[in-house]
Amino acid sequence: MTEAVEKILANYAGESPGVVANLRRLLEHGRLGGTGKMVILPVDQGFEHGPARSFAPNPAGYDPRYHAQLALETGCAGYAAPLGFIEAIARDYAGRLPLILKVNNSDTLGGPDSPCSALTSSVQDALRLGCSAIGYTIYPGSTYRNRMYQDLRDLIREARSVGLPTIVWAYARGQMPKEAETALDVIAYSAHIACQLGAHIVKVKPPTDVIWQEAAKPHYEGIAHATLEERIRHVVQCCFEGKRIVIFSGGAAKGRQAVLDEIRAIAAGGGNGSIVGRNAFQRSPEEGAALLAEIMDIYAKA
Ligand code: FBP
Repeated sequence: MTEAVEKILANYAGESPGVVANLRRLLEHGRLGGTGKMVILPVDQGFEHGPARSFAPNPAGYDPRYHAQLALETGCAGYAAPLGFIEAIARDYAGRLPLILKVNNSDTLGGPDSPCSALTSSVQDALRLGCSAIGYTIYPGSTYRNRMYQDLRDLIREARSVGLPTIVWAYARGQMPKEAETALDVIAYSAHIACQLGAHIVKVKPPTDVIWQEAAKPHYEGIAHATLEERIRHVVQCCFEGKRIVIFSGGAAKGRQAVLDEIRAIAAGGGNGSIVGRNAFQRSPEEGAALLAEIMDIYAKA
């Protein structure tokens, strides 16, 4: 029990003991346990982007055990994946590593305009597999966003009733150009929607300095957003003034220095951590583990 974790959990005071217990499990597991920061390994890219695009750079990643073992050995707070990958490892890893069942997924074989993930598993699956949380993606900006919000409302209600917290991947996409998806106002708006929908933990991409919505532009004149650290601070503010845990994704594989610079800005801006997939599992086992260790070092000192 640490002050940092108690301070965060105080923001979830209205939750059931089961939800709080699982949030605590995530906040206290692994290398960053007790610091109030977390690094999660997400491996749904095989479904979302395709297996070769995801695992050819490091073919060990075709094996579901590879990721669970990487998350365990490096001291990640948790491991998030779709049903198949979790089922393949749950018997051996549940109880040793917090598992997060990603209950919806979409592929990239269809058109990009109206993305809508399918429900691919359930709260009951998460319980059966010993998971500590469920994960769900919303696409603000998609024609089907309202359906996703309503499905999420039902899922959060069901998960909460059995003591499971919900992590929401808030990804704007659909009726907008690519550069708008990571615009600061759009990321902050998406994160806020996720919080309003009842997300216990929100996951977004690091925002750029683009402001996309015309109506929002005048308001951003008074909001510092020149540096990534300032933009992170604004996203944290939009997550109920820091009262909801917000973590940032790693994105496509890039150089070590670029990853670490981004992590430093997230830590300095008050982000709660990272959810790093491709930058971890697309490197060789040694390099992936070393980079995760460096990332955790930065958060440990924040
Ligand atoms: P990465 O660190 O690989 O970006 O993983 C985080 C994540 O949220 C995954 O869970 C998801 O599959 C991926 O990003 C989606 O990325 P994109 O927006 O590029 O499709």
